[in-house]
Amino acid sequence: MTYETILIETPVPGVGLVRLNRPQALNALNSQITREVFTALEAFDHDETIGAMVLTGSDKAFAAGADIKQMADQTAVAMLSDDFTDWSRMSRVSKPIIGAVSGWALGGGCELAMMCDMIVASESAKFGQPEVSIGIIPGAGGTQRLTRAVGKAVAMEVMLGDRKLTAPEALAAGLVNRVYPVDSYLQEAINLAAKIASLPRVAVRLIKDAVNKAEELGLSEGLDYEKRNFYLAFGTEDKTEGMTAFVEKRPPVWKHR
Ligand code: CO8
Repeated sequence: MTYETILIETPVPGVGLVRLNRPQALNALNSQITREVFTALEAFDHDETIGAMVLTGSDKAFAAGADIKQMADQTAVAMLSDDFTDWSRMSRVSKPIIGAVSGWALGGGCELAMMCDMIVASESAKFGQPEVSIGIIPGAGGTQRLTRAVGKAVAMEVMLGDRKLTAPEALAAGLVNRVYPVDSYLQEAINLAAKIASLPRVAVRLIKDAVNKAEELGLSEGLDYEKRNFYLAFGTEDKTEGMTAFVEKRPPVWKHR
């Protein structure tokens, strides 16, 4: 598969890297780039040699939002027909995705970062949802995911008060996991992904699935859901290997099944 708006690589064994690559538009998200991102993430998801992914942009911009030039002439019916903000393909990726975010993460860019399972940010990262300034509202999860991540008061200010969260603010608010200098954030994200890729993959998948359900289900339904995934883990060869290795005081050798 060849891509025009993204770059893909495997920087270390087990890790798939997807890099947004429209530098002339600060990685603004048009239909092509989002389609290519989802296709690349799905390809890594189906690749047995890959255990985790990193999604990044450039040091200057993760993504400055949906492509305003593409949206400018769109009608409601055209947007609906294209289902411009249907990002459910990304939600179905079963392996963990680490967002490595530097510079601008605005509008759809902030929403794309929030669809990752964890975010490693550079000190220059700035998160915002400025859609109201062009007469629209967030459309790929901003009103929901940002509010869940940082709480109603801060989310309202980001969306209505043009507040951009700096990396330390995003860290304090629980939006990002780690903040590193611009020189090292991407490598740190790759290191984190490599660490996850070295873990037993069925258990990793079951954990990602259950944690994501916590955002949607009530507590007792969520606990039931977790219990089913917990029992399912007992059907894996890696459960036998992990517990045997512990008892025998040796490192486990994972088969990822
Ligand atoms: N869309 C299209 N082009 C863009 C975008 C964008 N969102 N952002 C930047 N660009 C382009 C500029 O037009 C410019 O191109 P050109 O040189 O051809 O004029 C180039 O990128 C560089 O940009 P600037 O010269 O403006 O760079 P600055 O460093 O001066 O400013 C900013 C950087 C502050 C990021 C500024 O570019 C900006 O404000 N951009 C728009 C930010 C914005 O409003 N984002 C929200 C967009 S709406 C949205 O995301 C809705 C989400 C809906 C769901 C998602 C579906 C995909």
